[in-house]
Amino acid sequence: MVVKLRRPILVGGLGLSFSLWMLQNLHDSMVQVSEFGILSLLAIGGGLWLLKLNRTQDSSELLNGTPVDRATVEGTIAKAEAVVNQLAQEVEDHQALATLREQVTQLLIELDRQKMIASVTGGKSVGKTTLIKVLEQNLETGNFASLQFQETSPLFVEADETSDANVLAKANKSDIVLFLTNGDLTDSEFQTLQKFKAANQNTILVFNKQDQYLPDERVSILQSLKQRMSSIVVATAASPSPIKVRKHKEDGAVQEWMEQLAPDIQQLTQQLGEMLTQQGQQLVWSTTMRKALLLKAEAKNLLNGTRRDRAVPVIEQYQWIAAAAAFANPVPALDILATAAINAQMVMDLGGIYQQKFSLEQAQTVAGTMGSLMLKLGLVELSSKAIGTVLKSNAVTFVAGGLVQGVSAAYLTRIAGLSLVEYFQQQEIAINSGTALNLDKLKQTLQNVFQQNQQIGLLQGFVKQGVKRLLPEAQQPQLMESRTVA
Ligand SMILES: Nc1nc2c(ncn2[C@@H]2O[C@H](COP(=O)(O)OP(=O)(O)OP(=O)(O)O)[C@@H](O)[C@H]2O)c(=O)[nH]1
Ligand SMILES: [Mg+2]
Repeated sequence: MVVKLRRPILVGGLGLSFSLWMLQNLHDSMVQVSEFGILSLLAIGGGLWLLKLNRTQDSSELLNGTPVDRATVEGTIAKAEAVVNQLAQEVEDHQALATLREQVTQLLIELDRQKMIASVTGGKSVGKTTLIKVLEQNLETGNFASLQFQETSPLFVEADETSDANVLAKANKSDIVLFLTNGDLTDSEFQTLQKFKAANQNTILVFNKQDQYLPDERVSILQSLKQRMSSIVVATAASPSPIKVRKHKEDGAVQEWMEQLAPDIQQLTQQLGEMLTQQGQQLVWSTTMRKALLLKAEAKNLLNGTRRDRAVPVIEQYQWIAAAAAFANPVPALDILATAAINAQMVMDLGGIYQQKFSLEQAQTVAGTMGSLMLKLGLVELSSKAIGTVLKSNAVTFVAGGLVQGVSAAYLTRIAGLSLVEYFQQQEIAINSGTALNLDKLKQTLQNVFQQNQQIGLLQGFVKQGVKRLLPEAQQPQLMESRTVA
């Protein structure tokens, strides 16, 4: 718990004076518009750089479109199991452990699963039930004996998107998805198909009820579907409407009757047949892979949750240490913030919680790196100005010397701590995984966390807490009273 203070560091100007000027001038109205974060103001004032965060998703594990082999799936199951074991080690009696372990066992069994499942999905009344019925009548023999169809509830019917998300999640646990549409794709249909693709789900896009179109229309719709989607596209008529048949007799009379046509699902059965013979085993492995990744993510989430519960009190402890030091020490704000706020010991403690062991020397480097990043990004300058503004807007007529510094140091410690937590959370779960920091990622995380914590409401709450900590009791009533007025 060493609080290190160094000599002033020169701050590179970021040209944010205009933003800050706006901040000063708008602070009265800002108090009312709590949803309007300081950041939005900064953006207006030329701080747009802060918003240009390219969120690179870690997609390396999605295996988009690549076939998976058994070894890869087994490797992924092993990784999921390792995360579960780590959770067991850190929280012996975690209530989810039994279920997670059971799921790991299930996945290993699933690798050799013979029965395959196809989900039949799409919007309301597109013909899911009808198609399944026809398919089942046609597919009782041969290859298809191993294939089972399950209908999902219709997509796109309710306003709330959670039900669609549930349908998608369930469909992704099957080996094949038959996605039905009755014509050109709507936007939501297109989005959903993209999601299946992103999840590496084997999908056949089925243009059903093609009998409702004229022959040349059918061709052009099918063509346009094929152009938009890289997946397999087939046209079907699971239950064509009856057509009127007219017969001219020799005596000149005309006879008319309605004739029921046979279902047309030939393109689909052919595609399904090819898929099953060519990639049967593959399909099962892909599904198992998706499930293993889900399980791993779930276990990692639980692990991160428990770790975070332990990390936050640690951050709070260091944030008040930093606050007290900065409050008591009459050095320039920027200097003290950059040096005292990010304590190497905090880096070590947090690293310990996340199984990223640092030596003191490494932790000092991390702390120093974060400090200079925060300076370079202008976070130090922005925070102290913003905190000063909040203090004034609370009508604290007497701002005790060092108060802004103290609260700012606490605030920056918090940002640094939460950023580290966020950063560690994104790392692969492994014991003693390397301590080499990915600077770009750390920088991005700092910006994200700073952004999340810059909401006026949050900042005000924090300032209040800081003042309570730093000011002697006698001076506090004044603040509390004036706050009720404001
Ligand atoms: N013309 C025509 N009608 C069809 C075709 N396939 C299904 N239908 C009709 O479309 C209607 C809806 O069919 P369902 O199979 O119930 O559709 P669904 O997708 O299961 O409907 P929900 O489960 O309610 O979302 C029924 O009246 C079917 O007869 C087709 O290829 N052509
Ligand atoms: Mg149905």
